[in-house]
Amino acid sequence: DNIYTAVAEASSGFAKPQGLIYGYGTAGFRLKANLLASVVFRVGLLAAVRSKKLNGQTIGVMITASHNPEEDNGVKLVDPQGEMLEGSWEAYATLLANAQTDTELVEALKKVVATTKTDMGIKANVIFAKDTRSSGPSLVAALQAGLTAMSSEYKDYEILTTPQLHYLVRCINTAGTPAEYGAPTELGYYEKLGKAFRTLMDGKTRPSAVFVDCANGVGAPKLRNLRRIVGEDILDVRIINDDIETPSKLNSQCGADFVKTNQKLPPGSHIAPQDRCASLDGDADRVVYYYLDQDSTFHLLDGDKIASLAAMFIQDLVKSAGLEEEIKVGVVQTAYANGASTVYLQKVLGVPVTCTPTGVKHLHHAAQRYDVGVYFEANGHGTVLFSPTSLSIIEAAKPQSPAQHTALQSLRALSDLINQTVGDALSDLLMVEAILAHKGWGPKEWDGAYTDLPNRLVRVVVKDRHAFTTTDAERRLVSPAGIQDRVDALVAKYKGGRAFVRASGTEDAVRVYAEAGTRSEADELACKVAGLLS
Ligand code: NG1
Ligand code: ZN
Repeated sequence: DNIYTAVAEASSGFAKPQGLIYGYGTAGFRLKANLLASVVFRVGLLAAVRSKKLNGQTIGVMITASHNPEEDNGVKLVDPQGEMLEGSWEAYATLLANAQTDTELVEALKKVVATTKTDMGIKANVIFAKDTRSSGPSLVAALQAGLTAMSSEYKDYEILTTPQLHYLVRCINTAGTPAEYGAPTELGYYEKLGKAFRTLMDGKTRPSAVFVDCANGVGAPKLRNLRRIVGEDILDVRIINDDIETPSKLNSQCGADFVKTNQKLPPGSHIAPQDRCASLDGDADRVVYYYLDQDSTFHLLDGDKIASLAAMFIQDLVKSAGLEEEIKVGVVQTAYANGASTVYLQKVLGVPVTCTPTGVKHLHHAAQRYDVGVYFEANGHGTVLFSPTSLSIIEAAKPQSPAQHTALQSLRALSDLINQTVGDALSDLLMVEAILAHKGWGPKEWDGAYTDLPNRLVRVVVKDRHAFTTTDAERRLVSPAGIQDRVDALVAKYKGGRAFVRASGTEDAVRVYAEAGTRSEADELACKVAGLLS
């Protein structure tokens, strides 16, 4: 009961704004930073309860708004193995966030504790970090106040990328067990990736420079650290858009979301045809590649291209290692995956493809059902998961030839190089660099696997986006009644056409995606479908 008194007292310093309704969505809570203090305080309370419920295992809290503008911020919870918060707890986060008064908050907290049958006597352990946003420090203060009210132990890791925090949570919770994931420090993260990358690059000459746009965010200092630990003798990274001192520059006219949405270079890029370029987002969990061809035409190598490259390479390694009967590679995509990538994966590579609703937690869970599950959103967020069984098969395999030996060694190194907890731009970047080095490919050869179907994504503001509900992994509308039939009728008029409508989970809008045989047809189809909505 002392705890509840402490919570009520502390909460009075972080009053909930009147009239706002918060929701824990696919990206946690995310909105204008000046509306978030009460939410972050309460996330501190929930993190402590979650840790107690899980016997004092360490829970992570990340303060970031990823690719969104500098005025925004957000907060999300990380579960013990470095995964996203378990789905059923999202409702508790929402419940706490929306309690209006201190008394209502204590009631809500008691309800969560009772519903989850949490033993409040257990000591809670929480770690947290933030991105480079100027609102970060004051939100951290709110978080600390919540944790202190709950008498939780905590550790502040200060500025990190989102995937680094996920890594640390897993390291801490697996320390001293056979599943130990790595040293629970930022340096340990770089050393793990660096060692794996060096193994993969054994005998390869240093690839040409890769130009990395860091969105003027946390990726810049962290990529610099990574470059130092990996070693510039095998990794030539040229960092651009690394100004984290000017807040307004974050994600502005640069970064993965800008490049993917606008399908063009960040202004101010000075690159030559065939240079490999990549853009990270504001918390470095997304990466997309791109290049200019001889005519200076821009070509995007998005999450679908990365997934295809990874699936192709891993499938080849599994074959070379003589393990193709035991280890099956699969790919998970969302409805936003380019149709040409799906055809390539299924027909050319012969790998199974699953389609899930948008949101990393859905992709992650589906990928866990494969021996090796490659998952990427088209926007560049993704990773590759090796199941515990396939890891032990790879570990135990006895090579019968030098080729098998090398393939097994590469598979082991890849499983260390690729962040197993969540999509990680730095880890994905090293993976792509290593694969291209193995194949001796430039961006053009990589791009040659398949040709993207022309596509168009539009954002439509509607009166009530919650009226738009879907089925079939978001590919068909259930409500409002009648719209799906009209979408179908439009799509039927375009050869190779495809379109769908869904409500955004992160913005107050509905998104329309369309593909067709030509650029102008894709634009026209998207525009006509959008016209059905208002
Ligand atoms: P919403 O706003 O639900 O479309 C966006 C991205 C997702 C995912 C989330 C979380 C698109 C079309 N949607 O979701 O892929 O990354 O943000 O950040 O890119
Ligand atoms: Zn992000």
